[in-house]
Amino acid sequence: MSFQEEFLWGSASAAYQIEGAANLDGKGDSIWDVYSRVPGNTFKNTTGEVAIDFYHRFEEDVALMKEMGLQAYRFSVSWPRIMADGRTVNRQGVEFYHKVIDTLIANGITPILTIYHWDLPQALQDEYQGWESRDIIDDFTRYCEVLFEEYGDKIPYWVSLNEQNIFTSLGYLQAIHPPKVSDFQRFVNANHIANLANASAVKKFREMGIEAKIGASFAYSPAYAQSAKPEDVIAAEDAQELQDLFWMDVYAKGRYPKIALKRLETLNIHIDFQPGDKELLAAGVCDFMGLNYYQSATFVAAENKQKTAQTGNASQVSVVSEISDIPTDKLFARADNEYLEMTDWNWAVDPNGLRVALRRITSRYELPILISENGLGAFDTLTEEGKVHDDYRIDFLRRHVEAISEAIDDGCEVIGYCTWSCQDLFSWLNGYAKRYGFIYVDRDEESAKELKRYKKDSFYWYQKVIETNGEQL
Ligand code: BGP
Repeated sequence: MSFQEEFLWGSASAAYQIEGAANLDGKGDSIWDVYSRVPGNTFKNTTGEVAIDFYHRFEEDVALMKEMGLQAYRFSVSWPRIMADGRTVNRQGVEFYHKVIDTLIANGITPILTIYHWDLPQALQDEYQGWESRDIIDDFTRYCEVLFEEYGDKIPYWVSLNEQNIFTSLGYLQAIHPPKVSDFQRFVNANHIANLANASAVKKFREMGIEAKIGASFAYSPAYAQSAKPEDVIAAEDAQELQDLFWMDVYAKGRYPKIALKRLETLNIHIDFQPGDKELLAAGVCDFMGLNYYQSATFVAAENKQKTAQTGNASQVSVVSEISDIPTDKLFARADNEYLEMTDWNWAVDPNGLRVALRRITSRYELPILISENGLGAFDTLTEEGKVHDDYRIDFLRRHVEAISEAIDDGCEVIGYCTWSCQDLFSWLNGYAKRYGFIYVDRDEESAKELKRYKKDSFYWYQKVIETNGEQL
């Protein structure tokens, strides 16, 4: 029996991907509102302007969550809904999240609040270039302070930054997220500032004596060496240092990993440490590690790079980065893993990788882990009878839940499991074609239609899993 009584069976979402109501009730533009309006930036120019209209339909959605038996719902707060200009509190925005949280609680669902899931107020991007300026540290901390004051006694688990590794690397290196920059040094600079902001938020949380837990969610694709060739093993170790520990060490230990720093130096990349930075990072250690797991990542030494290597979003139904020649290309290259199948979007399906991720976090940090995202993005078909037979999703999730159970037996402490996602939602670079939910939302890139909700087969499967606390998979 692996899952403890208090284990939380949940699901996750993010404000921009579900809410819609982009400019209602005093909400300001986020960088994603502005970015997705520019033709060519997103798949078929889709936006989150309407998304799945959670803003108006959250009661209906929470009722479905309750029916499914969901025990936790992770959602994010939109900073520009709380503060249109990034600083001035908008009471209507604050009240909206009070209503969502209260509705969840009234239905027996534990709210897990993500503070930042990528929708920075555009005003702060315009004023000082967002994450590239240290001015953001104070603004972000003030925003967090408002959330802690308002919701501090209602939320047991707080996620500070969602996937800092993704929003900095896609935004400042691969140029496929706002602000669409490709510059390794700027990426490292923005990331350092994000680390300081994250630490400052955690510090504020402690100072305010909030009786809850806080952690960041990290998109972790554990690194494998493609072969036992020692140079491939070193390449995978380098990838682990620079793509994983470079963030997780900061969250868990309050400092950068030593080898990663040295490797960056050899690439002539430097972190702009100012007086007080080290102390601030040390004061920002998290209570738990938030783990977003989708796939493992396989590497070879740069000189063994294969032309055929598949990476992330390689399908034609998404926006793909065309940037090449980044400094770390000298150290390692992504490679195929012949043992793994791929999803329709070329993501490696690897349940064991989740076990590896949980074990590596446990051995290095001994922290409890909240699995804050895991799921399968797939094409779904709505039948004429209003059914979605997503046995492929059930199979994917079942194998991942088994892997969690094995990891728990290995000694990992897992707080809960939030699948991505509960309802179908807007995918940043894949429009509405790539679906993740237990609940089908009838809309597509061309039209929001009526946004009608349908329960997929996986809805009933997860209901059983929750009911039996993971006994019946
Ligand atoms: C994570 C994000 C989510 C979500 C998910 C699926 O990186 O935190 O917001 O989008 O990935 O990604 P995608 O929609 O690209 O398939």
